[in-house]
Amino acid sequence: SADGSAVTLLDYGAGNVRSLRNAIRHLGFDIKDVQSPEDILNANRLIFPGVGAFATAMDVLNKNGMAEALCSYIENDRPFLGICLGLQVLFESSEENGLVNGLGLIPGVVQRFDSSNGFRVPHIGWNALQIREGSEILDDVGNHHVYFVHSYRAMPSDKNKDWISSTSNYGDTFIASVKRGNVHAVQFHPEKSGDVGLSVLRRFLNPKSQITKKPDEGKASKLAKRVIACLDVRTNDNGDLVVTKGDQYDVREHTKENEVRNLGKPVDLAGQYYIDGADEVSFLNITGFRDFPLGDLPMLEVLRYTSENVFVPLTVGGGIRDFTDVNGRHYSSLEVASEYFRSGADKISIGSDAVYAAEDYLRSGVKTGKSSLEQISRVYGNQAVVVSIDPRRVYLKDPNDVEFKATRVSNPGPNGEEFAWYQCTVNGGREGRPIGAYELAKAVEELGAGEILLNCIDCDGQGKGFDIDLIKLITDAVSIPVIASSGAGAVEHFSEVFRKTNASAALAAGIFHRKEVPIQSVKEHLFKEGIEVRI
Ligand code: 1PR
Repeated sequence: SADGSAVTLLDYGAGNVRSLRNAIRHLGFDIKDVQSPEDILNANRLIFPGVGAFATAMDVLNKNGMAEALCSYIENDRPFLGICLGLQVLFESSEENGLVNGLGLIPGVVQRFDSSNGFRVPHIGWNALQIREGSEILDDVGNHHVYFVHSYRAMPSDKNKDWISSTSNYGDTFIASVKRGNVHAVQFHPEKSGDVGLSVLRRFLNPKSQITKKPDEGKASKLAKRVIACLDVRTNDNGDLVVTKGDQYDVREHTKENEVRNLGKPVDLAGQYYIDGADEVSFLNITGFRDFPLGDLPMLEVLRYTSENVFVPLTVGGGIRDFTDVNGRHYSSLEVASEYFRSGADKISIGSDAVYAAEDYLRSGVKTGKSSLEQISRVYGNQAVVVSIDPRRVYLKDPNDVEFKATRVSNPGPNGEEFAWYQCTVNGGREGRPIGAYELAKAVEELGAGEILLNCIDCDGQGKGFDIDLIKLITDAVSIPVIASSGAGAVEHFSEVFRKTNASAALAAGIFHRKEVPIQSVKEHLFKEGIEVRI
């Protein structure tokens, strides 16, 4: 590595650390993993990425004597970089799992964002920093956005103000990074913040390196609306994993061969969208409901290769539920999700299984804790769990004709209907279920979902715009972020959905795969329209 010494990484195996490893390697450094407390004390330069729950992290650190080693390493002013939870554990304690003690190096208690002031929790996305003098590793960030994904944060106070090197605003002003001598920690994810984030890592890894400043200072001021590129993936009839795209969820060409639409190779396309400025990349394994994902190794390979060069958040969905394979071996949904996280996913998305979990919960009124949604969000934190809804519009003459929440529609139905409800489906739209998108969204929020991916079968692939009525119905129903999806066909569709609804992000597939509109053009349009976006 550049200065001969490897970087020591304290990875306690709680989430996607693969991307951080890839970022460190991308910057030309080798990695030495901590196996024992001595490895911490002997480290030249130590990075501690914290992912998952505070209590889990402290359990692991206390159990094997690492907490003590970490404290003395930091108290000796040795080069240290904590990331996300790796910042939070430096404080006295956190309220995340009841009151749990941290390392107690910085005064203050880590507390949950207050969603009562209209700010959706978790805080997911690209926000601006207010950087203080002498922050060093943040010297190239300027007014560029960096990526946050957390529900808890440390607050500035007189007792910890000397530690603070930057803050960020989300409802209130929270601590975005701390620094004292060689000891640094950041609440955001530098390994997921594109080039700006890589510059933070590079300055920590090699303080003497001369860095070409980013061409402009950036224009970030608050949490940006996210533009997400979505790749529907499945095997084609020759067994190759291809990026495909449905037309109202029908992915087959209307040719004699009726073959699966093939829009390119997943890893190449994802890499291209990262370069084009996508704020996140989502893979949807659309035949996951029948093929066993862990047997379906190519999907894990796609994630491993993609995470080598894509330094923005990766979400993967499709087939995340309990499985029993052909040999009768049972795999819990937690095992399936863990394999995806280990392969480089930052978030997983659950479709069909979340519908069943919501139906059970609405029927019994009891949270069993056994659903995939509850298990995965308990272990990895709800900010790592997205629920993907596949609703189809059902027009109504009278909203009281059904027991589900209906809404007035902007465009009347074929027989002049002025209302509709949105029926949830499973198995890629193949089967309608007795539950509405409104009821599902509220139920999964209570069961621990951190975000909603809101598709619309009617609009999928039509290129005529998002279903604004549906998106308003759902964004007004929950206080977690909602990703609008299905129907994008022009840059105006993106500004329309952000102007008319409280969607936190807009996801599109066909418009990008068909090379009709580059991602950069969408962002320039949003910027011109005065909508906060990461340029
Ligand atoms: O049920 O947990 O196995 O998850 C299956 C996942 O795969 C779900 O997220 C479901 O939405 C998705 N899925 C299943 N079948 C299809 C299909 O198209 N036959 N994709 C499918 C649904 C999603 C994307 C995107 C927008 C953008 N389409 O294409 O969300 O529709 O499309 P556009 O911008 O081109 O209009 P599980």
